[in-house]
Amino acid sequence: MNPVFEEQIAIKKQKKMKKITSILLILIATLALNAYGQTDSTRTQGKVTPVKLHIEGMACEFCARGLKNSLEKLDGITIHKIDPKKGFATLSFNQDNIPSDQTLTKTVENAGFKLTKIQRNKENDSGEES
Ligand SMILES: [Cu+2]
Repeated sequence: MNPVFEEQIAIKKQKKMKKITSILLILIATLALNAYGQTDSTRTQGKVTPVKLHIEGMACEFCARGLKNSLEKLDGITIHKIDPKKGFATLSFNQDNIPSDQTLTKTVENAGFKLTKIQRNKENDSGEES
């Protein structure tokens, strides 16, 4: 093969590698940013409202998991802890997605349990900004 031609092929290969490398770098950067945004969302996205649900009927971790699956369908929810033995779930909601008592009651009922009390804490937010 003609050496000039070979050199051109080599240059082309190099360019391709560079392109692949930069695409990979962009991908990694995007993933990293997403991960950061998720773990940090409660701090950066303004105010959240903590809600504690008192629930009757949970007996074990499987019950807790079933409840978790139902709760996860609510918009703007962060599930902090579900304790089947003590019978509570600590959650927080984005300020724009605070559910009504009725919605919470229904969600717990759909999971097969009984919601006995709802504690809403309006003052508590994660970022002090005013
Ligand atoms: Cu159970």
